[in-house]
Amino acid sequence: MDYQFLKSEIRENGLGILTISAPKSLNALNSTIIAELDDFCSHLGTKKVRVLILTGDGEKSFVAGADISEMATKNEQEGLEFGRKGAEAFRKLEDLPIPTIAAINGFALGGGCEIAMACDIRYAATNAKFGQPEVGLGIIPGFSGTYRLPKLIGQGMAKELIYSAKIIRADEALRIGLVNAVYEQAELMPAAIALAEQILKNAPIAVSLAKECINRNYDMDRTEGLALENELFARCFTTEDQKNGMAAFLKKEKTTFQGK
Ligand code: CO8
Repeated sequence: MDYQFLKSEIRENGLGILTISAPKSLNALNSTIIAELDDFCSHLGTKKVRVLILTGDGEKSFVAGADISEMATKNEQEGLEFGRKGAEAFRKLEDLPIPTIAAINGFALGGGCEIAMACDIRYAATNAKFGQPEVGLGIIPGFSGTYRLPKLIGQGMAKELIYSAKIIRADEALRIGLVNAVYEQAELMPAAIALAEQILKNAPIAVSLAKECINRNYDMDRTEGLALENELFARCFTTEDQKNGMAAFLKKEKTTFQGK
């Protein structure tokens, strides 16, 4: 599928960079972008791409929300469909078996904040702004924000942001744990790439299993969660990476993991 609004780059070392590009609307998410994102996540070769960075085009906006001009005339049934398709695409992004880093280069409002939350790690530029402004438009967050935001920053803080529709700066987003780190705009992508490269040095299957454990633990109680960790921990011992990694350590050598 050729994409109208997504640009992707795949580097030799396994780093993928996906850019949402709809500059006229500050990269707002219309149904075509949602369909393209869904397709991208469904077909991403995660043997070739082992870490994905998601960003927005330009230096002003990451994603300024769902496309308001498209939503303005929707009825209940159409709202249901639009919300479902967005939530499904974001879930595919969240479930990718590789680490994902959102490089938030500007506005991350509404659906923009929600897509960032579907990524594993969030780095922001100093000019980034965050919020769930939906109630100011007569709707609620509809791309899984009421689910992910309280899990990430706690119920009280999430309710304050969602009820008030207030927009916060990157330093406040850092303080409340919505983002992991803040960088000057020019330093944002280099910092995201440096983190990706650090992750790429590690055993790919182990990284993927660690992600699976953390994500699936979301919906589990302690007994189930610890049993899952035990099962996936044991699975690591079926990999060549575990054998090579530990043998290299004992010989005081470095190893290059093969992802086998
Ligand atoms: N949708 C459509 N167009 C947008 C959007 C958007 N979300 N955001 C910006 N644009 C457009 C503007 O209309 C403008 O277009 P034009 O040049 O044709 O007039 C262009 O982008 C540039 O924007 P501004 O002139 O407004 O730029 P400013 O620098 O003055 O302001 C802001 C930037 C603060 C980001 C401002 O554009 C803004 O407030 N945008 C809307 C932010 C917002 O409310 N986002 C949340 C949308 S709702 C949502 O995301 C719900 C998700 C769940 C959906 C579930 C469906 C059921």
